[in-house]
Amino acid sequence: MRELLFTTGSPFARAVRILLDELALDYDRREELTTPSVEARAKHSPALQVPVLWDGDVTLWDSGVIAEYLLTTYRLRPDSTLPLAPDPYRADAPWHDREIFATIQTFGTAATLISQMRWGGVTLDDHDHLQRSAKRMDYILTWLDDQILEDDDGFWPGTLSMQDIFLACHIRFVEARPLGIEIPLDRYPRLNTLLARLARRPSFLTNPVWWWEPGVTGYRADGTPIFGE
Ligand SMILES: N[C@@H](CCC(=O)N[C@@H](CS)C(=O)NCC(=O)O)C(=O)O
Repeated sequence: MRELLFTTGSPFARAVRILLDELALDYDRREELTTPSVEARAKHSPALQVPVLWDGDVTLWDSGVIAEYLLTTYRLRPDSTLPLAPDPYRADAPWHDREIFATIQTFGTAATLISQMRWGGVTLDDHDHLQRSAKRMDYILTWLDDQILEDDDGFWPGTLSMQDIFLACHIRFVEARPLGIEIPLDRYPRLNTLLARLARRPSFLTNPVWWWEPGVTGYRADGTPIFGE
């Protein structure tokens, strides 16, 4: 039995859901709209975070660990014009690819920190560390744009890599929340092209990112948020 615990808006969990679909792996969705109490979450992970994956006897948390596990455990790659990468990291660039992935996850952590604080009433203008986190995001995107070597490629040329998937999920998360952060994608032309391409991919379309702010209690089938029902 395979199960995934996730919150609807989590960009980390969205990336794992997309990866599961790319690998054509079925799973039971344990979906929560908002984060439950510490005690409830601690039953599943000491990190108190989602996603958490159960796969037979294996229990894993942390989206990066889950992604590595899925890509290395399940070797079959369904047919696609742009196939899923065979591994998490290229054999001839293992440290570079790990660096890219870690930096993408740092971007996601900065974004979710700003988001969590925003709903606690603290905005970018209120806090130096949040402003620093927003600047970190800009520096990271500038650096990541330079790591893609060809205009129409991703981080692993000729494939869809986990690096591509996670970065797209983190950027779309920022775009879909009223955080006071605009991402000027035209300043990162290769990332912009990559994201536009991924937005048309079936796994991204079946796992959409939706607008969320406090008070949203559900969604209509087309993604329109439902407030306070
Ligand atoms: N490093 C973790 C980060 C996951 C994360 O930040 N999850 C958020 C949702 S986007 C969460 O569960 N937040 C609740 C909390 O931090 O208590 C991962 O990659 O899985």
